[in-house]
Amino acid sequence: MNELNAELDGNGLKIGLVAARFNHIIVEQLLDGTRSRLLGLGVSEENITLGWVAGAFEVPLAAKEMARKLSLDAVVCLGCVIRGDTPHFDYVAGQSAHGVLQVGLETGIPMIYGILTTENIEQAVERASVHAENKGSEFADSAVEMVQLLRDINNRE
Ligand code: INI
Repeated sequence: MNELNAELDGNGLKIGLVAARFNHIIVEQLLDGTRSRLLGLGVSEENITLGWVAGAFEVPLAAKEMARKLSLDAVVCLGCVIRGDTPHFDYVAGQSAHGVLQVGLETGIPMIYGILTTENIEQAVERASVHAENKGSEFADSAVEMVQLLRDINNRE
C-alpha cells in the first residue's frame, strides 16, 4: 500500500490565522491552542501571520486575501458562533462554513474550518478550554497534514 501521510512536520511552513473577534474570549483560547501546537510542530513564530476580523462572516474573504497575497501554505480560520446568542445562527454559521470551503477549493490552499458552532456557551468553553481538550491543537494538525498531503500528491504527478 502507498501511504501519502508522513509524520507531521511544520518546518518552513507559512501558516495564516484568521480570527473572528465575536465571542473573543473563546476565540483567543482557540488561537492559543492553535499557535502553540503549530510551534510544537516546528512552524516558526515569524512564519505565522495573524489577522483579526469582526465576525465569522468576514473570515472567508480575509482568509482568501491573506493566503494569496502572503503566499501562505495554509490558513486556519478561527471563530465561534453560538446558537443561543445568534438569531441568525444558521446564516452566520452556514455561510462562513460555505465561504471557507469555497476559498479552499478556489485557491487550492488548505483552509481549516476552526469556527466552533455550538448550542450554548458551555459547549464552546469545553472545546476551547486550556484545561480540557482545546480544538485549536486539532486545527493546527489539520493544517500541517493538508499541506503535506497536497505536496505529496503534487510530487507524484
Ligand atoms: N459572528 C460570530 O463570529 N459569532 C456569532 O455568534 C455572531 N452572532 O452572534 O451574530 C456573529 N455575528 C457577526 C457576523 O459574523 C458579522 O461580523 C456581522 O454580521 C457583520 O458582517
